[in-house]
Amino acid sequence: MADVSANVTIDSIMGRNGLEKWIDACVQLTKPAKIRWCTGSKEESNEFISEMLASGELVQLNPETYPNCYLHRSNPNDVARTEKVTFICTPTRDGAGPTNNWMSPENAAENVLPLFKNAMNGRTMYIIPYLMGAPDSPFAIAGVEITDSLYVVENMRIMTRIGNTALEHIRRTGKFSPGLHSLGDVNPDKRFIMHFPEDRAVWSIGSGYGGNALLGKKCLALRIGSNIGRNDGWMAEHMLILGMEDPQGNITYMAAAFPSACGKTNLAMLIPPEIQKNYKIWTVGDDIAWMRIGEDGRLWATNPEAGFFGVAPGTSYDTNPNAMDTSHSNSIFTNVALTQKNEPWWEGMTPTPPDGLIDWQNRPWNPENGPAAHPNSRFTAPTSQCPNLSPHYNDPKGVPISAIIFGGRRAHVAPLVYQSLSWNHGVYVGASVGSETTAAAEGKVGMVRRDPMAMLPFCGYNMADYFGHWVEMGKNIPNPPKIFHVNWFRKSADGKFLWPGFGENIRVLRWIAERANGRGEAVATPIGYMPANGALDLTGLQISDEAMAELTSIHKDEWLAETEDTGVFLNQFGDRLPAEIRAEFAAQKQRLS
Ligand code: GTP
Ligand code: SPV
Ligand code: MN
Repeated sequence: MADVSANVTIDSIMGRNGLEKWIDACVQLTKPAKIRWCTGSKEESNEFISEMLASGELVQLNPETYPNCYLHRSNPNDVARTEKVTFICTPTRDGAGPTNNWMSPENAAENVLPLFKNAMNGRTMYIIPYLMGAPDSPFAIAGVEITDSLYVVENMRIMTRIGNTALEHIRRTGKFSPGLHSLGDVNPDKRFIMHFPEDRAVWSIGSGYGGNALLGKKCLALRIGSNIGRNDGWMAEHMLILGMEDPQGNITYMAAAFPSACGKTNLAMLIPPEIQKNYKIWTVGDDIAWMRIGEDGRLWATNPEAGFFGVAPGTSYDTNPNAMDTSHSNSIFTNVALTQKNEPWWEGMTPTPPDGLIDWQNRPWNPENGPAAHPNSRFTAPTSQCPNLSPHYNDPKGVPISAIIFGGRRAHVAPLVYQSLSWNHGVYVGASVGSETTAAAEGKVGMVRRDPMAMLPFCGYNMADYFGHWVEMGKNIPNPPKIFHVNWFRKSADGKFLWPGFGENIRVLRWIAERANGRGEAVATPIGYMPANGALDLTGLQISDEAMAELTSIHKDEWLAETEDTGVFLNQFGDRLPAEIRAEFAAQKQRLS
């Protein structure tokens, strides 16, 4: 492959010649005015925040009610992940598979690297060593993100473990994921998020937003991470991790994969209603799980992140008090509205909007302009501030998972909860997840699409092989978790949610834990086991018999259509689809007819 520009070779820009050479290459390519290594110190953070307050990149929130909290308004063209311009750059198209955008590494170098040329002219280059995972964990993975965005630096500081700990890890292991990020001119036409699994490298240009720009999260921990996991026999998943403690003090750990903006943060931080107060949820993670087979033959999960990048709209002291408390200090709010008291506000935080709101685009709020906060507005808050954080959050070996839960946002079809018939059937259930699209990614909202294991946007290799990896893991885990599917979002004919959700979801988690522990009454249906009559504890819940009947009903015509649609999705993988998944699909169809 040709040189990218004088002194910049593909080898060095991919990080193949080590950290120093990689940084040199990035400097030669982007030509920053200054270079700044991030150490992770408090003083450094204060300095960067002052600089952003001066430039207007951040707005200080009320220091009395929201100490050390800031508002950031992103470019209105840059408010969500952009799946259209996210690429997996494997040597062959088959390596990325039919559900990913693909570009060869050669073409990526030719098309995308030139956009980085002189991109940091007149700007400071920040070098952020960071660690995904607990510092003393043998499973921690290090990265270095180079960026010209201070907003990215301050978000990475919350979301990952940055600075010298990470640098020591890199010096010790000699391994790191090189991530080159530049805002460029924040032009959607020159926006690319490129992944090179063979080199663990990521190039991101033209966006400063969330999963596009905070390279430890979706890029390293999921897209690159899923590749490392496949090769090394573990799993990188878009999953929350929680522990449910019962009145006897036993804790059952569960991991749940729901697509973006479909309830992971809320379930991970659940507080049960008064009548179920003798159950308690411990939060381990809200977005990403790395799972390995432990010496005891169980599947153990860790959360590689150090912060929450949570959806703001819908979050309130009624729905998710833990998230409200977690983000009340030392947090960054992106694209929320601002009140007269200099506090953040978003739709759903209070029943009525306060007077005199400033909307997310810094205009006096006019409902004709849409919601006051962007539907994908977010808070970035330290995990350590979560009131119900599990004492095992930092445990290098993680927590033992008894139940894996898939789910989606479905107004129809999917019942409140069901359990798969076996591991392989569970993999099929995960592979067939459908969910309505949300504001977390650019594009139309509310369209049902297949989102297997909630990983459609995050699987860094051919999804057929990913299903195969799940099947393989099932064979290798002596004592595998049981697999379930939930749907909190089923609606009545008049368009209202049938299930109260949030804290009341504890009732479903209790049944799941009972089933996972070999108890709990169930009935077999064509799609799996469902709670037997009376098996869900609904004591004290205001819900009509009709609503419960609809929530637990399986309409055969809908399920046949659903299975047909799943078949169309699975067929695109051709011969590469594992025989086990094909067999489960056939068996499901058979049971339905
Ligand atoms: P990402 O961070 O994008 O991966 O999303 P997430 O899966 O963590 O989603 P989150 O928990 O932030 O929820 C997204 C939206 O769904 C928010 O507006 C929540 O208020 C809403 N939501 C979460 N749980 C429930 C529920 O049980 N019922 C209903 N009706 N809405 C819910
Ligand atoms: C998601 O979209 O699933 C998120 C937000 O968790 S982002 O970090 O932007 O990917
Ligand atoms: Mn997510």
